[in-house]
This record gives sequence, C-alpha cells and structure tokens, in this order.
Amino acid sequence: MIDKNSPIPLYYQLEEHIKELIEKGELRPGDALPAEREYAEKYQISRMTVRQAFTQLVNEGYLHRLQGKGTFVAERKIEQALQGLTSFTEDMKARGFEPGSQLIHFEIIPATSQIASQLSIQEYGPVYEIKRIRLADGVPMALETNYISANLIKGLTEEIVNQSLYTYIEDRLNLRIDHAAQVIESSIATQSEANYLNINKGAPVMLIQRNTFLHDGTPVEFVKSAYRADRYKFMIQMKR
Ligand code: 16G
Repeated sequence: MIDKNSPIPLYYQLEEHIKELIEKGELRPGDALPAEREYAEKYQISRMTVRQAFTQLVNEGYLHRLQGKGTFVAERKIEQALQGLTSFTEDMKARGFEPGSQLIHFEIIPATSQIASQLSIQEYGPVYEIKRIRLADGVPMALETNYISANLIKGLTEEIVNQSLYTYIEDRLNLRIDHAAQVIESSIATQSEANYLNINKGAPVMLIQRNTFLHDGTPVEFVKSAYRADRYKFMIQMKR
C-alpha cells in the first residue's frame, strides 16, 4: 500500500489509502481508526508521517478527533445542489433522511428597518420571527431564523412551522414560491449556535442568507441560517 520508493510523499500515500477505505465503505462513519503507532509499525513509517496524514484528513472532513479517545471516521457530508429552490423538508426527504424541526422561538414582532427593507414592508409592520433547529434523522444540521410578513402569510402557527413552511405557503395559501437569492459565507459558531447545533464554539459554519420571492416579485421570506460545515457541502453545475 505504501511505496517508499515512490516520489509521492508517504503521508499523502497513507492519506489516499485511508480515503479509499472510507469511500469503499470498509471504514464507516463512527469507526475508530487504529492508533498512529499501529499505522507507523504496520507500514514502517514515522508517527509524524501518520499524524500528518490524519491531520490532512481531519481538515478535509474525512476524520475527526475526540480528545483522549482517538480518531474516528466522520459522518458523510450532505451535498446540497444550489440550482433548485427547495425546502429543507424536500432536501432531507430526497436524501432519505427524516426531516425535523425543533422550534426555539416563534413570535410576531414589529419589523426593524433592516427586516422591513428585506421584505419590502413598512418599518414596524408585523413579521413572524421563527427560529428553528433543522434536523436530519434527529441530528441538528442548521439553525434557521425566518422573517415573514404576517400580512402576507396569514395564519402561521407553531404546529405549522414544526412541519414544512413551504408546504403551507404553497398548498394551503396557494401562493407560488418562485425564485430566491442566496448568499453563503463561512464563519465560526458562536456559543449559542454551538449549543443549538451540538458542535463546539468556534467550529466552522456556513452562514446563508436567503431572500425568497413570489412570482410577481413580492418578498415572501428573509432567512438567516447557520449550517454545520462539518455536515454540509454545496454543489453547483456550471456551463461555459
Ligand atoms: C430551507 C431554506 C429556508 C426555507 C426552508 C423551508 C436554505 C438556506 N433555506 O431551509 O429559506 O425557509 O427551507 O423549509 O436553504 P420547510 O418547508 O421545511 O419549513
């Protein structure tokens, strides 16, 4: 597996070997990796080399380290395509996960000037502020804060937002969600995001802001979310 005469660095050869085991399913999410020392003995390479391969795999999201416990195979990241305008519920179902929400906050508030301008409503106009932890098979994936004009989307309840918001808007209110603009930036989890998402403070997250519109251009939602960067990656198709 490791060829010492190869011009390819040893740590890189080991890294590729471990990746292959993960991709073939011979090492599965949650499995513990043999200790650095064992790899070093098995392949007659230095522990430094093994550590370098592990560090690289941790950085790439294939492995994670648990203090005092060892190195483990990380959960596969969810690959989210960016071209379709889909809801969290649809995304999760399409992947065979059970979608879920944990409602943190649900209130009608007067729109601040920022929210009012995002929703094209008057300042202090009534907006729902809805904060949900979005779950896949019960595991927190994202923390989402939604702002929705209460004059446009009538009759929202806690029960409804525990299910799918988009289903309610489209199937119950018969409004057509049409297009959205989304900005994604990287950041690190605040203490409160970390608590909700069950990750460490300072762990990488992706902040996503989405403005969604009806067919006639009326803003239907303004959403700020923090997605776990250890569980998500985004994919976009491009054409020259
Ligand atoms: C997604 C959308 C969010 C939308 C929600 C509706 C992103 C970044 N956000 O999470 O804007 O409100 O889906 O989901 O993709 P629901 O219909 O399951 O409530």
